[in-house]
Amino acid sequence: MPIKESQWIWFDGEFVPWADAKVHVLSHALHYGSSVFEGIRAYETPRGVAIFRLEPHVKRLFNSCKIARMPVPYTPEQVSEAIIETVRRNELRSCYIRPLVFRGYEVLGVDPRKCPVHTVIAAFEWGTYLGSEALEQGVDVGISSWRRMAPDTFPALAKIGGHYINSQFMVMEARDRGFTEAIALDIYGYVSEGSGENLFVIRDGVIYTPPLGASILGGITRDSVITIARDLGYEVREQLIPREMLYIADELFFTGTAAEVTPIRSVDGQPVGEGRRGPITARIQEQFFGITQGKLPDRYGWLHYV
Ligand code: PPE
Repeated sequence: MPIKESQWIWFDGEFVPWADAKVHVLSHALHYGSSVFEGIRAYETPRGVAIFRLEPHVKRLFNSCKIARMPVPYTPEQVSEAIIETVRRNELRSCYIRPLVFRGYEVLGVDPRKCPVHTVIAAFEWGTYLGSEALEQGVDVGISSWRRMAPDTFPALAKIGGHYINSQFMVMEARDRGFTEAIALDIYGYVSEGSGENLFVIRDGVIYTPPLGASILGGITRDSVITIARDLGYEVREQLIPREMLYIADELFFTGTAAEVTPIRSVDGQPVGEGRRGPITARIQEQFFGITQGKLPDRYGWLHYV
């Protein structure tokens, strides 16, 4: 998905022009994946631009840094304020915000702790993640031959740059096979998640999603959808999901900040339900986009107006 350049990037407390936001080639993160990031969306609403669930995103950023043992030289309040200011400064409306904390250049060697910690925040216009028709038509996915990380290898709950090597293998393989996205199993063979999305399965009116222990990222969209679905009266079960449940599901959809709520219309070439967006997915999308775009009341206090 191409980035539409904006003007300013917040870099260690100062705004620098987009083209000048540079790092040294010996930065630790470049060699060893030692970075932590977030993806946040802001939406245009009738009352102005609103950042969706700013607080939990900033909290997850700090939690990821804590797991990665990367002390952030700012408070969560300072980072939140910098995120808001980055959207304002760039005069953005609907946009994607990418805060990134990474280990810079000082020494070479695997132990990151001697390297300085840098913090950047970029914000830019970004379209629909899985293609412009995906939200209505749904996407075709394949089960990856790559597994998600075993729980004692990488900390899946932390959004660490290096983890996305696994995601890259997943999505490259999926696209080489003609799919839009992949779903990976965890090390035990249970359904985990997409390369950059959580997964929901609907069968006989019940909504299922893998638990945090299935090597997933604890998605904020996942949490939002669970809240919305329960409020709509659906039973939502966080439980282990065997692969074959995907083939007999009535509906499947992905959630993520970038992917939002994207229906899945086929898995491994098998149609999901009727092979198009299902009715429960559509109802959840209606609520999700209604709230994010300010067309429905912000009943959970999820919008932070810029
Ligand atoms: N799992 C993974 C592996 C993941 O990367 C994301 C977000 C999610 C689940 C959903 O989390 P949340 O956004 O909090 O609902 N992926 C981010 C990065 C995508 C990218 O290509 O870059 C995102 O959606 O912003």
